Amino acid sequence: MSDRTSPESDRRSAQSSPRAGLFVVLEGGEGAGKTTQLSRLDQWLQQSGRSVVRTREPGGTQIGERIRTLVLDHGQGEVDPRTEALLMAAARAAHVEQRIRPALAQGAVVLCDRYIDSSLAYQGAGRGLGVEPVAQVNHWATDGLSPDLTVVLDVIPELSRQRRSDRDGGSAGDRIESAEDSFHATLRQAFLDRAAQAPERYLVLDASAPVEQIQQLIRDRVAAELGDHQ
Ligand code: T5A
Repeated sequence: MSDRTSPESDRRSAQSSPRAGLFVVLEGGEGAGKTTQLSRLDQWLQQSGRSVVRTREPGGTQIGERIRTLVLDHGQGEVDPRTEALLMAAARAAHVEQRIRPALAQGAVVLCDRYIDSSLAYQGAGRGLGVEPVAQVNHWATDGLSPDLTVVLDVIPELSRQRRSDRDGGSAGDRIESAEDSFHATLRQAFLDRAAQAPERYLVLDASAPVEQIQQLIRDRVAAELGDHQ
């Protein structure tokens, strides 16, 4: 095997690539409030004159959005866990290559709704594929690109179910959302475990707090990160 294909060389190449911007990811269970918080953060950053690219996973590119439809919609039939993990990673590879790296190289703040930790939680822990193999596939797919900051909105399964039900008018939601509370409890623990492994790169917030209170804590941390990058 050539050195170029080893995880160590992937890590070196990712670290040496130009990166003038800031990569911020929001993670958490369904209905945690990621979209709500990202929208406010986006507005605030733009008002302060920052260049912002707001995006989501799966999605963010033409092919990624097609994969999103394929994997999330009802009516496609069951998707087995490995196929699901590979489709998420494929969408992510396109996203990093076509959208995230170019934006970071131009100095933008990239705000992303979900990233690798969602695959580790949903496919690795939730679907039982194991966190390590899913991490390896995603490391390769992204050439080792890690967020500067990951905000985990920590939501208990009962609140997650309540918010989804309120939003969807009591419907079951998309195929993945309709899984039961124990699955969501597993996801929650997986997000918390990831954060505990690298606390300096994570901000864990209680998703049941008022929207504006959560937003202020996120802004404080992002402002500090931007200060570090100036
Ligand atoms: N997936 C994704 C994988 O399995 N593997 C992967 O690798 C990736 C990337 C994505 C699905 O794909 C899976 C995970 C997901 O199942 P999605 O539709 O993007 O699907 O799902 P979510 O990301 O979970 O989006 P949601 O819309 O469900 O949740 P959000 O964005 O976290 O929540 P938001 O902001 O829409 O808020 C939900 C409701 O709660 C209210 C809001 O007003 C809204 O009604 N709310 C609050 N209410 C009170 N207090 C607060 N603090 C509130 N914050 C929000």
